[in-house]
Amino acid sequence: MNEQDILRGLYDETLVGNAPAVLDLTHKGLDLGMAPETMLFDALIPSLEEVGARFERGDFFVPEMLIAGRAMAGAMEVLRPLLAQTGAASVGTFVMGTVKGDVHDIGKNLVNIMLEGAGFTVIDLGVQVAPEKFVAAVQEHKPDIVGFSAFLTTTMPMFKANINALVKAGLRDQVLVMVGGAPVTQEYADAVGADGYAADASTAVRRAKELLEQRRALVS
Ligand code: B1M
Repeated sequence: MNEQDILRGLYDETLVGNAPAVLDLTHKGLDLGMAPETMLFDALIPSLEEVGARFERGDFFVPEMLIAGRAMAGAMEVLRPLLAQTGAASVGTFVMGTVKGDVHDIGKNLVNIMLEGAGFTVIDLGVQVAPEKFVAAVQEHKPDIVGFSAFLTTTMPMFKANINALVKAGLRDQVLVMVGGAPVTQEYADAVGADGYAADASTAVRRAKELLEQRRALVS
C-alpha cells in the first residue's frame, strides 16, 4: 500500500463510516511515515465535506452523517497527540466550547488540537455549552480568549447570547471573544461583537495570536 492508497482508503472508508478501517489506515499511514496533516487535510476533512454535500442532496441522512463523523473522530484520537506536539511554554489560555443546542464537535476539537500545538492551554467545555457555563468557566480560569463554535445557522445566535451573558457578568472587558464554525462569516462575527473570527483551525491559531499581541501591546 502506498500513500495514495492510504489517502483514497481514508476518504472512501470515512465516507461510508467504516471506523475500524479508518483507524487501521491511519496507523498504516503513520507507519509509512505520512504526515498527520496530510491524512487530515487531504482525505479526512474532504471526505466529511462530501458527506455534508450528500446530506444536502438528500443522498445521505443523519445516521450516515453520524457514522462518518465517528469514523473521523476515531482517526483524530490517533492523530491528536502528533498534531498537538509542542515544547513551547503556554502562550495563553483559551476556553472553548460548542454553543448550546449544537452537538457538532469535530471542527472544535481540531481547533483545540491546533491551539495546543501552538502552545495555548485549552480548556474544552465540550458541546451544548450554555451561556452561564461559559461565564462560570471565564470566572474560574480567567482565560485570555473564550471561543464559541457553532455549526448550524440555528445555533449561531447563541454567540450573541453568550456575549450578552459575559457583559451581564461584568466580564466582557476581561476576555477576548473568538467565534467560528462552518456557517459563520466575518460579517456575522462583527455583527455580534466578537473580537475575532477564523474560517479554519490554522487561521484560528493565527488570529488568536494576533489578538493576544494586540491586547498585550495596548496594556504595555
Ligand atoms: Co451535521 N450538519 N447536523 N451532523 N454535519 C452540518 C454542519 C451541515 C452543514 C450538513 C449539510 O447540510 N451540508 C448542516 C448544517 C446546515 C446549516 O445550518 N448551515 C448539518 C445539519 C443540518 C445537522 C442536523 C440539524 C441534521 C438533522 O438532525 N436533521 C443535526 C444537528 C444536531 C445538533 O447539533 N443539534 C446534525 C447532526 C450531525 C451529527 C451528530 C450526525 C454529526 C456530528 C458529529 C460530531 O461533530 N461529533 C454531523 C456531521 C458529521 C456533519 C458534517 C457532515 C461534518 C461536520 C464536520 O465535522 N466537518 C457537516 C457538513 C460539513 O461540514 N460539510 C454537517 C469537518 C470539520 C473539520 O469542519 O466543522 O467546519 P468544521 O470545523 C472547521 C471550521 O468551522 C473552523 O475550524 C474547524 C477546523 O478547520 N472552526 C472554528 C470551528 N470552530 C471554530 C471556532 C473558532 C474558529 C474556527 O474560534 C473560536
